[in-house]
Amino acid sequence: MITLELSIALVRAAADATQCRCLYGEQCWPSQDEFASLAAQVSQPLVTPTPPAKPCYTDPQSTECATAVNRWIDGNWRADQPGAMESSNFETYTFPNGTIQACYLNTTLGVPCGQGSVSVIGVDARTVADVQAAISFAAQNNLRLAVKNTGHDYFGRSNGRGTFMLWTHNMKNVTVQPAFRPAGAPSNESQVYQAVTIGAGIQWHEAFAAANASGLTLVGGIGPGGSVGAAGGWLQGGGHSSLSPSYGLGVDNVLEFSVVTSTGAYLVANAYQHSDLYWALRGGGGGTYGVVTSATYRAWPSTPLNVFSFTALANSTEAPALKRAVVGLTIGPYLAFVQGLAAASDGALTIQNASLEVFPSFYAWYAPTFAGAVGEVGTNTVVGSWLLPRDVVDGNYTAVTETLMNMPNGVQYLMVAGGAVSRVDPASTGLNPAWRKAAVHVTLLGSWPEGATASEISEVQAGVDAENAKLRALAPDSGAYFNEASFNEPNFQEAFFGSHYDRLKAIKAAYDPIDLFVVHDGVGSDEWDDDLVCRV
Ligand SMILES: Cc1cc2nc3c(=O)[nH]c(=O)nc-3n(C[C@H](O)[C@H](O)[C@H](O)COP(=O)(O)OP(=O)(O)OC[C@H]3O[C@@H](n4cnc5c(N)ncnc54)[C@H](O)[C@@H]3O)c2cc1C
Ligand SMILES: *[C@@H]1O[C@H](CO)[C@@H](O)[C@H](O)[C@H]1NC(C)=O
Ligand SMILES: *[C@@H]1O[C@H](CO)[C@@H](O)[C@H](O)[C@H]1NC(C)=O
Ligand SMILES: *[C@@H]1O[C@H](CO)[C@@H](O)[C@H](O)[C@H]1NC(C)=O
Ligand SMILES: *[C@@H]1O[C@H](CO)[C@@H](O)[C@H](O)[C@H]1NC(C)=O
Ligand SMILES: *[C@@H]1O[C@H](CO)[C@@H](O)[C@H](O)[C@H]1NC(C)=O
Ligand SMILES: *[C@@H]1O[C@H](CO)[C@@H](O)[C@H](O)[C@H]1NC(C)=O
Ligand SMILES: *[C@@H]1O[C@H](CO)[C@@H](O)[C@H](O)[C@H]1NC(C)=O
Ligand SMILES: CC(=O)N[C@H]1CO[C@H](CO)[C@@H](O)[C@@H]1O
Repeated sequence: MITLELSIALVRAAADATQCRCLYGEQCWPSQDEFASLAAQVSQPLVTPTPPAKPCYTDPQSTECATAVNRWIDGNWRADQPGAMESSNFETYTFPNGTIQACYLNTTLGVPCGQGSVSVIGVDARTVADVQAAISFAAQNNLRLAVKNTGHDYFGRSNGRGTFMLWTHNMKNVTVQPAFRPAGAPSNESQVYQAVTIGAGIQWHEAFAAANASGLTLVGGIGPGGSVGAAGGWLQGGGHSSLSPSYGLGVDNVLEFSVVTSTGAYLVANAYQHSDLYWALRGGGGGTYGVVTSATYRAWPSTPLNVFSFTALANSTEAPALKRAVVGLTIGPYLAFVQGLAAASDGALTIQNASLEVFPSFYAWYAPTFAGAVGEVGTNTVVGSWLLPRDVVDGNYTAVTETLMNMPNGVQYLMVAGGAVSRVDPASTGLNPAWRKAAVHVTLLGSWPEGATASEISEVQAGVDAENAKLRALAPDSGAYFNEASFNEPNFQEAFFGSHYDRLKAIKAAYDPIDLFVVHDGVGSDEWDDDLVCRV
């Protein structure tokens, strides 16, 4: 009996080797000698990421623990650590039986500090050769690879239990290019661009500062500390900005990518060469086609920025006041709108505190407010969202308004679409075509305290998903933003990529034939199980 069971187990293990990735702790995991030989090939010592609260378990009196407590919600402190994610829930791992392995900041919960979903070992890449060595090691050893930049991802796509990490954070080159010509442009194409080339690890605060120093502005993410990555998941998933209605999304501003693929090839992708890969990297999602080692952005001359701030209080969900509020705010000329708003709303809207400030440049507005700020991170967070098309906001404002105003926890109504975003041909980039018709990206958030049980967390997620279903019902044919969406989005292929899914999947298969790059709800992830460990 025992012999028979053992042989069945061996047969299954042998079959799994071709179907499943190798994880830390399994027999197939590389030996110390093999890691030592990898270490000899790369420019930096290997990193062994640990959860950010770990020092508080090792020595609660240590300065490292005090720093963890003080900087817990500082996005740049988190991004500087290979083991920290920006939303702490992605540092944890939930076993099938519902037990959560975590390393909580709150040590009095009495839960021992565990590795959770934090990768166990990886390469601190500084050069293209480092990236190639890490990819080759992962491919040869059939490891599950996590490509991590800042760790902001809202699906935790940049780590994973038992994974090997390729950490791009320290690829910090920035080059301002007064007259950039994409590689391979034919000699009769004389157009040059003012551009900024950034390494994979550059974050928005660094990219904005470098551009400003040359009198330039980039379309980039706006958040506390500017800690979001400028060349990684933000860009490859779409990349929205307050400047997007004026200058387009991140993907509409990138001229060229340098990429290492899973075959180890180093490619330069732009409109003239590897244009299919260039198309896919513009919206087809991070962590899917290869590792981007640098990206070149078109830069815009700095011009004055008008910032109009006001609070509008509505005491009714009746039209016409709310049509004016929602439609006018979304698609109207703001200044003219606000001037006429209060009067035209028949008293249902009161405008307070309105002010207009003129800044000499985008950066003059951005830097004092955002550059040194903290927050929005270090919490357990899940998201829901939907892109609301302009024709729905305009034509069905009553349903839109009533839905939004009746969300129990409120919504973020992000006016990062429309304008220049809508003027781009939907077929010209891999991005979800729903973005091109959208007027607004509406997001919802759910959160829970450390120590919550798996079923309590599922309830929070279910609550967000139920609210999200109401947003989706307003425009079922629209879609959602790959980078800020529900972990459980039904039919993610359609919701995140629309009609571009099949072409993106074919391009992914061509550049990543061994399927090394697989992330939650990414293109091609439907070939893998929920843990992204075994093929289905
Ligand atoms: C506080 C906060 C503010 C945000 N603000 C904005 C905003 O203003 N606008 C907006 O559009 N989004 C915003 N986001 C969402 C953001 O776009 C996503 O979190 C995005 O995944 C971040 O990309 P990253 O590279 O910084 O993070 P990571 O989590 O490190 O990576 C995200 C994904 O990209 C992959 N990846 C990273 N680098 C590379 C690379 N070089 N090559 C290939 N794949 C790579 C990773 O494998 C992972 O799948 C925000 C998120 C947070 C938490
Ligand atoms: C749940 O599963 C984990 C991993 O197998 C195990 O360590 C833990 O003891 C289990 N917990 C319970 C309550 O069964
Ligand atoms: C830490 O956990 C303990 C035990 O559950 C709880 O009483 C306390 O309020 C928590 N502290 C914080 C800061 O959340
Ligand atoms: C960084 O830029 C310098 C000079 O422009 C270049 O020599 C170097 O190769 C670049 N490093 C990387 C990793 O791209
Ligand atoms: C350059 O030449 C190619 C083919 O010869 C042509 O398709 C393209 O339009 C030309 N570009 C310009 C700017 O003339
Ligand atoms: C932006 O650049 C200008 C010109 O170099 C400089 O005067 C200004 O101080 C910079 N802004 C910030 C906030 O650093
Ligand atoms: C509420 O709206 C009505 C018009 O619908 C208006 O007469 C009234 O003054 C408003 N009340 C407040 C407090 O704004
Ligand atoms: C407006 O939205 C509601 C709710 O989604 C829907 O039932 C209704 O059919 C829509 N009306 C129009 C004209 O699209
Ligand atoms: C942002 C801002 O200026 N808010 C002010 C609007 O006016 C009220 C008083 O009318 C102030 O209390 C706010 O600080």
